[in-house]
Amino acid sequence: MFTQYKLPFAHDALEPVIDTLTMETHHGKHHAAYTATLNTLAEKAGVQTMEITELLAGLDQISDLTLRTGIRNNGGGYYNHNLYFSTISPDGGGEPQGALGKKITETFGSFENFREQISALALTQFGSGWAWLSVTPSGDLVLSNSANQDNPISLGTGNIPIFTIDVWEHAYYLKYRNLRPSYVKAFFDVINWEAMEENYLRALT
Ligand code: MN3
Repeated sequence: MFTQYKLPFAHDALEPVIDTLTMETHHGKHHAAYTATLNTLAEKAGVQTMEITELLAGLDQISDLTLRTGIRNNGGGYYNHNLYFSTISPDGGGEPQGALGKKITETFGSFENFREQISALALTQFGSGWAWLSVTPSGDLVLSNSANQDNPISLGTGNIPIFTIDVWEHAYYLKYRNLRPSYVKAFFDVINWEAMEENYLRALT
């Protein structure tokens, strides 16, 4: 049984960066639907007791191609949104501190460079998809983007995602319409750097 991440804040708590109706629809409908469909398909495929990361890393072990595609999309949707919603907060924003802040500066030269590079990946992802910050097996930080509900795990990179920006239109269209750049820029005001640092430290162990 895969359990949807529960928001520790109200749907209107991220206003004005992310509007109430978007949060209600995105978490309450889209993410809920990915989770429910994943549970149905995982049961059918007999993989319901696996960890989601193992499941996404080993999709080719599901022999039925319809189930494999369904689990790739809905399992990705489940995992990606759990990460997305757990690294945003009404108390977010500012710049990363501690071990993560140090590593970001070391890797990208400055926080501003990091911000520019991940924003560029979010903006150049054609159509629906995601921008990622991940930790490599040797403990380095790496940026990427991906289409649909694919992620660095299902794509077989061996990297562990610690942060993501959802650039599906359902994540921003009600408020920002066609202006994805405005959404991505504002998104930095709700990033939960402490949660991201916890993900970073966990990925290193
Ligand atoms: Mn989404």
